[in-house]
Amino acid sequence: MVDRTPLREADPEVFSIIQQETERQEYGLEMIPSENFVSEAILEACGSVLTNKYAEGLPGKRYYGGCEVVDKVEELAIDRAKKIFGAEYVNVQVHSGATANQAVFESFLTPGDTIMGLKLDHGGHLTHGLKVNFSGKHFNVVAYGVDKESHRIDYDEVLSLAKQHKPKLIISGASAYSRKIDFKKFQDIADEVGARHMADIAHYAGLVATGDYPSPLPFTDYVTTTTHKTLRGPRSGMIMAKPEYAKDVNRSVFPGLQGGPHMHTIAGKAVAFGEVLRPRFKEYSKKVIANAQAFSEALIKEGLSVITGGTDSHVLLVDVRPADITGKLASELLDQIGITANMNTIPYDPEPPRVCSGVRFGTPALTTRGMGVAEMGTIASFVRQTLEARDDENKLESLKSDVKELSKKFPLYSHRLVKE
Ligand code: DSN
Repeated sequence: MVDRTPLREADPEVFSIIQQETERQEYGLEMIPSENFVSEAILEACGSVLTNKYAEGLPGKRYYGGCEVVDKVEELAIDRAKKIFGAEYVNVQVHSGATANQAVFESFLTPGDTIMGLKLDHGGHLTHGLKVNFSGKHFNVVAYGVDKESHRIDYDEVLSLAKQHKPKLIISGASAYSRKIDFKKFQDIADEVGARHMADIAHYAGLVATGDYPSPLPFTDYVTTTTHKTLRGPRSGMIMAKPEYAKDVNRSVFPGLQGGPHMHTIAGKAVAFGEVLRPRFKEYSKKVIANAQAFSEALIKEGLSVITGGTDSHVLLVDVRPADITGKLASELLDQIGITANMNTIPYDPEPPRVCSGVRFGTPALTTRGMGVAEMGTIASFVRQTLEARDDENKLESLKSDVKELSKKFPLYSHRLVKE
């Protein structure tokens, strides 16, 4: 429990907002699959004096003086990332996953070129070709989907579209796809049609690091990721690629898209990668998947339907129509009792995206705070009861206190809360 802090003294308003968010994270159940909780060590690195330093350029080749110390932390982050993923080339300067993808595009595509990516409403990502995103605005997008029955990626369709449209880039990876992606197959298709392949592993990176999810390295042209999802680092991005693309990707990041890298965040990434390299992270990764599978089975027992019938990863997509409710209302009710998930389209969704029929859940954050298979069963029951209690405010209130009680058994950042 904290009492006096420099921030509390200097700016009580901001301090209070951060306290409110700390409480929300402490006393709620965080089930957004792209979120996680970083360690105190990472928070310390990200809040360090490294935020003060400009370091445009690369280690040893900077445009500013005084970079000899921050060079060391960037080199450390790069070396650790190479070791984790078996990568030959890494850029740790990109500020986010979206910028990582944009940097790859900018490194060899020109506006009007054809690219292929998974449809957003089938589990893809904004930067994989959505019309209102830079990827959809500047490029000719040919989107592939999942099979209507199995809801799995239809590799035959990918190949046939690739042969027909001759894209320059094929993107694999997803933000709401729970099953294993065959990255090798994507690379083979790209090679067959003379395209390059970019695997966006933002969601799966932590599981790829431990070998619990297929790795696209070393055979994939470009691999991009965020560092804050299953990888459990600070909010940021990273690019890996075949060494022959290194120069163009580096130039695309700086000076192409960014100025000074955020050295405090790079320090946080180095710390996170150090954590990933320790044996405990392997246990964590296995638990994340075991929890997602247990949660999926428990939800099915509670009468809900899970797209593809389960998951191979940290994420699951639930079709809430058996509970006679929309994804929008379901996620709002869950939010009301302290379970944070997000509404999500399901493949071939009959509802429009702002209403949709699905809710996307994930287990990385709850696993970090120590929850296991038993808690997944309890939470699945909370979910079913919440959807049933949609018109019963008293029941919803009681579920909210059940959520708080469960959360309290798994302390997270409680030492950061002010004394009452
Ligand atoms: N917005 C992220 C997610 O929630 O999956 C992807 O970048």
